[in-house]
Amino acid sequence: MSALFETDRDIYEAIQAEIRRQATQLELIASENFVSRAVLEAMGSVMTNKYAEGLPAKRYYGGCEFVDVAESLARERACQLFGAQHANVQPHSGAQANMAAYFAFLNPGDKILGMNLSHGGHLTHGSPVNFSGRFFNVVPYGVREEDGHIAYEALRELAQRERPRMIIAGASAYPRIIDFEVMAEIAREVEAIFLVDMAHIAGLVATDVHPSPIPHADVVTTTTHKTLRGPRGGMILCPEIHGKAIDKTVFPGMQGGPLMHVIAAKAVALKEAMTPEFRTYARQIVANAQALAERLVEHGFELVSGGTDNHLLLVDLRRRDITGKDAEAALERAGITVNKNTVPGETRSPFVTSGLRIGTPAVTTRGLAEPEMRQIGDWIAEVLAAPSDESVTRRVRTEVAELCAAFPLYEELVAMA
Ligand code: DSN
Repeated sequence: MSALFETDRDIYEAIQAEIRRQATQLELIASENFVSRAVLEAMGSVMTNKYAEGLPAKRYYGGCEFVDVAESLARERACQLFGAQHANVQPHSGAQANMAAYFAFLNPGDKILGMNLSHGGHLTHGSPVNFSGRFFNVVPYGVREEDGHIAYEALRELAQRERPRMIIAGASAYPRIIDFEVMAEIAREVEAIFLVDMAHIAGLVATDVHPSPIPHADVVTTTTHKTLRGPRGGMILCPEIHGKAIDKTVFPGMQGGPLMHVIAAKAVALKEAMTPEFRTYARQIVANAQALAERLVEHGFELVSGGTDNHLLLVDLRRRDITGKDAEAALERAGITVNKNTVPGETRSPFVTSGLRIGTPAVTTRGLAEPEMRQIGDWIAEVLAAPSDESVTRRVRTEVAELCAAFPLYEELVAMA
């Protein structure tokens, strides 16, 4: 009998229901993934009990011998995997990684250039409702209207006019390769710090499926749970010269005790990401996104930038008679989980939107490949053509469940449910 079942039936049931949800639906949220049992095991370990402020061998508490092993391995593996000189694996999340990286280089009021949220940027890159928009003087850049690619030349002119202290590259809804080399060049021209937030593409960068920002950036932040397929958390990579400033800003600057169980799980995920299987996986993520993109285009959908080079695609629904919000809800009723998303030139609120963001990291982990992607494209088209037709929703939901059963997930956990 499970200890959790004995102690707290409510939480036990909620977890079992979540296992069933993950196992029986198609997870197409671009920022989500399914970790391995090894990562789960490390996260659910006694390392959660340990206070370990400081860094390996330089702690403010005794008894850190074994958590030091975990953190040292995580740091070494992060450096090895990404070819970085220095890694801090303590940020609790991507937002905290960004906060620490900003405060290592900036003072409140400094000017930063970040990608416009409605063009695919991220909240922490300068949204007015986020700490980044409140602490810093934000100048947004965006994508070209005609092709949805980052407007590098306009960015260069903007940087030369505004002379920011920092330029931030990275996005949460941008389907194309980001040219870090060009952005670094622009940053150097105006003597700005160049920060890359590679959270979405970290697994692709680790496997050379997307060009690496490491040779070009002053500092690189990431989450560990998206394409990298590790536990939920953050990480910062930088040249040795900035290592001390980054470490001091994470702790004591911003955080207290690091989450040692999560750091242990980060170490496991980083080890997994060094395997040939992970390389194959990363390539398949992109092949799957491209197969799905092609199918949706065949069905007449418009995609921002016309397609994808990475793990996600952004469907522009502006010429269709449905909002992002309603499309998300209709697909969810059919067992397909995606998220509504703003599109460049958005006129609707972020709660409604005119787009859908669709990503393939999680379904690829599950073993789905191009034929299944084409099938998913057909289902999305069918549901969005008749979003309130219950019979379509029901049929697609049944077919989705059959596909999921053919590609099982967390089988042993499901068996316990
Ligand atoms: N919420 C994440 C995403 O979905 O892209 C980014 O923080």
